[in-house]
Amino acid sequence: MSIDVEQLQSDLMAEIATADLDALEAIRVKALGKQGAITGLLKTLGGMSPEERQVQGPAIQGLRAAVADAIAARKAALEAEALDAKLATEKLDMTLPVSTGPQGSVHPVSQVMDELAEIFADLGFAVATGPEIEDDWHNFTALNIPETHPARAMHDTFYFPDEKDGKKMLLRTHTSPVQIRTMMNQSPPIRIIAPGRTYRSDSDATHTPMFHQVEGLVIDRGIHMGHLKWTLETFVKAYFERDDIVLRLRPSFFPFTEPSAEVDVGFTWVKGRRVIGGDPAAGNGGWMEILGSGMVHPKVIAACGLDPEEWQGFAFGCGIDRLAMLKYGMDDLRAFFDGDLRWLRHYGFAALDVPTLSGGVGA
Ligand code: 2NL
Repeated sequence: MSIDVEQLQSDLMAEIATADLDALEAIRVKALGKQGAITGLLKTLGGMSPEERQVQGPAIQGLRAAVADAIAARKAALEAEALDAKLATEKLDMTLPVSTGPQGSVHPVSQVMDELAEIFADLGFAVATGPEIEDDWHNFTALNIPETHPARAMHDTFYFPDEKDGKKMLLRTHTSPVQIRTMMNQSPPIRIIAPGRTYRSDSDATHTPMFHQVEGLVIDRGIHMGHLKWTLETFVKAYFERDDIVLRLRPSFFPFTEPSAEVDVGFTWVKGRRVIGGDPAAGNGGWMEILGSGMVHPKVIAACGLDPEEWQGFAFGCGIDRLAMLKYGMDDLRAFFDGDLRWLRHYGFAALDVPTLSGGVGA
C-alpha cells in the first residue's frame, strides 16, 4: 500500500490557505474527523509490517500535526481579521451621557434637616436623637408640665393603652424629651440640636398628625438671652442665605422656659409674595413667627439632676416643615406626606448634592 502523504498534505494546505471559517471547519472534519482522510490513514498503521510502519508512522503523524497546525493558524488569522474589521467600522463614544434608571430624590424635610445639622455644626452643636415613643415623665413632667397642667391637653397627645407599671406611654409631642435625656446622661457644657418626628392629634390645612421639629439647647455657666439672640440670628441668616435678616423677640410663655420669647423674622413683599429678609420698619413688609425660645426654667434644670445656681441655658423650638415651605416655596403642608411621586420629583433634591445648599455658617 502506498499513500502519497506529500500530495495529500499539499492539497489540504492549498485548501486551508483560501478557506473561510465555515470551509475551514469542513476541511477539519474531512481530514481529521472520525471518518476523515488522515484519521483513516492512522488506522492503516495497525495492518502494516513493522518495517513499513517505521516509515509510514512518522510520515502520517507529521501530516496530521502539520494539517492541525495549519487549520489553527488560519483560524486565528481569520478571527483577528474579523476583529480588526469590526474595530475599524464600530465607534464607541465614551463622552455620551449614561442613560440612568429611575432616580429617587431627597425629600425637602430631609434636605432641611441636613442643612440645619450643617449650620449648627459650625456653631459647635452636636445632633442628638431619642425615642419617638416616650413616657409622660420625659415628655411632660420633667419639662415643668405637671399632670394637671392645661398644656397636656393643649398638646393633643396620642397616648398608648396604660402600662402595668403605671407609666403612661405616648408619641412624643415635641423633641424636648431628647434634650431632657441628654441633660441627664451628659455633663455640661451641652450644645445640641434635636431634629426629628413629632406627633399631635391635629389635622387640617396647616397641621399634620406627624410633623418635624428641631429644638436647640445650650447649657453652660453664665448663659443669657444675648447668647440666644445671637445664635438665632446667625442660624436664620445662614438658613435663608441672607445677611439682611431682622429678628423680633416678643415676650411669651412656655412652662419649660423663663423668660420665654416668641421669635418673628422680618419679611418683604416681592411681586405679591412674602420673602424672608429685610426690615419691616422700612414699610414694605411685616413679621412672621418662626420660633419659640427662652431661658431653660430652673425647675427643668433641677429635674435633670443639675444645680440651676451653677448651670443656665437657653432653648428654642421650631417646625422643620414650615422652615422648608418658607425656603423652597411649597404651599400645602399635607402634600409633604402624601408620597405623591410627582410632588417628590418637583420638590425633591438630587441625592448627590444633599447637604451644603446653605453652605453653613461663614461660608
Ligand atoms: C415652639 C416652642 C420651644 C423649647 C421649645 C425646651 C427644651 C428643654 C428645656 C426648655 Cl429640654 N425648653 N424647648 C423651649 C422654648 C420653646 O418650642 O413653638 N416650638 C414649635
